[in-house]
Amino acid sequence: MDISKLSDKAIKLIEDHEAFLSTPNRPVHNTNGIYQRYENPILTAEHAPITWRYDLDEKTNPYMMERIAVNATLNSGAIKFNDKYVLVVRVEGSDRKSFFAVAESPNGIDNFRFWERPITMPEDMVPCTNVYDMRLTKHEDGWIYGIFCVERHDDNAPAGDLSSATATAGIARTKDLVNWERLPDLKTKSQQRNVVLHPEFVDGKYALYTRPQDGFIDAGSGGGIGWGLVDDMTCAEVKDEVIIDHRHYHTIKEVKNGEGPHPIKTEKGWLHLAHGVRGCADGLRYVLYLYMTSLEDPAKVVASPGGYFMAPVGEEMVGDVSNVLFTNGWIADEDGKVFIYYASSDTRMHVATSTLDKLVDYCLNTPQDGLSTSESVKTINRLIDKNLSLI
Ligand code: M1P
Repeated sequence: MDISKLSDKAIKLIEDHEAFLSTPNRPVHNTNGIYQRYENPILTAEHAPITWRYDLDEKTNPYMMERIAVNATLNSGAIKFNDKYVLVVRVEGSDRKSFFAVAESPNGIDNFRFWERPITMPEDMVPCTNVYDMRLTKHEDGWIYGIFCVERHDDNAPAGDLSSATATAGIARTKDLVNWERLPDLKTKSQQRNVVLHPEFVDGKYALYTRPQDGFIDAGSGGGIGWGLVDDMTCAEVKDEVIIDHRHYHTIKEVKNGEGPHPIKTEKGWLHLAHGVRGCADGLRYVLYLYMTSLEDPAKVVASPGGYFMAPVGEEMVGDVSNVLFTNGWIADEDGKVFIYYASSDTRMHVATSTLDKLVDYCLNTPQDGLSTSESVKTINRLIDKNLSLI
């Protein structure tokens, strides 16, 4: 990019932004031994390219003011692509519309830069108002699929109700993350969000994690994370859906849950990352949790550690929708290092790192939720007994 012909104000803007993008990210002191958080968010609204936000022509923008504002960078799908750590980011404008844009980093923890332009996602037969929260799956059929939430106004809402909406799973596929082929939206019995494609065929079919919900916000009678098989992604329909990871009273996933990115295959089973939601006086609290399913039957839960894996801390607690951690992307390197990409409070993106061995150990050795106070105390006492016998 030759910026020499631009005005001094525009050149300063670009140079300051470049310095900001180059800020190194350092690990912070970690106490639980399970994962490593980092000092800075990896993507914020300020990371959006200057060329998306400013008219760099001093004749038409003499004060060099921002013309198009970005509000947030959040819930991002992730994939290792051409040896780079690549996110398909949900970028939300100040007009509340989200769109997808690719950002890449050489090391997965800093120096994330957006590609030149946002993704131009083709429309489905029925155009929508908003798209967000893409899950990326490099499927064994050779395509990279993106499944995302498609939001439309609910035309059955009473006249004057301009808030009611419907949620459907949009599907698109690509080979290069630039050109996307839009496939028809998923057909299911209920509304859907947090739909994720399993990376392998199961019994010769495509397999989807689902999240049936009664309304746009309420999971309601949808009992948790579901599973359904699909013959053909070019006309995908889930006819039979079973719940594989149930919600429970007085747990971290009492109100809602949803699959994060697609699970990672390990020797001991499929490793899953998900979000759980509970209610409190302050509204909803979103945390992250892990579980595992069987290699022979990816719909059969084999490990269900109790409680949350990650919850918002510090700055993560506050944002557009406070008290929220949400994830729909992670990358496992060949050496077993895992990069967990998560958004805090619907505002910014972060990374935490761990290893497959640690995450599997966490799943297999963290006690399950006993679903009552007395069971929790018994569980702690068993650990104390064991430790006292060693001392
Ligand atoms: O605001 C928190 C999250 O709310 C929704 O989550 P869920 O799908 O579980 O209902 C989504 O709108 C998500 O994008 C958002 O981060």
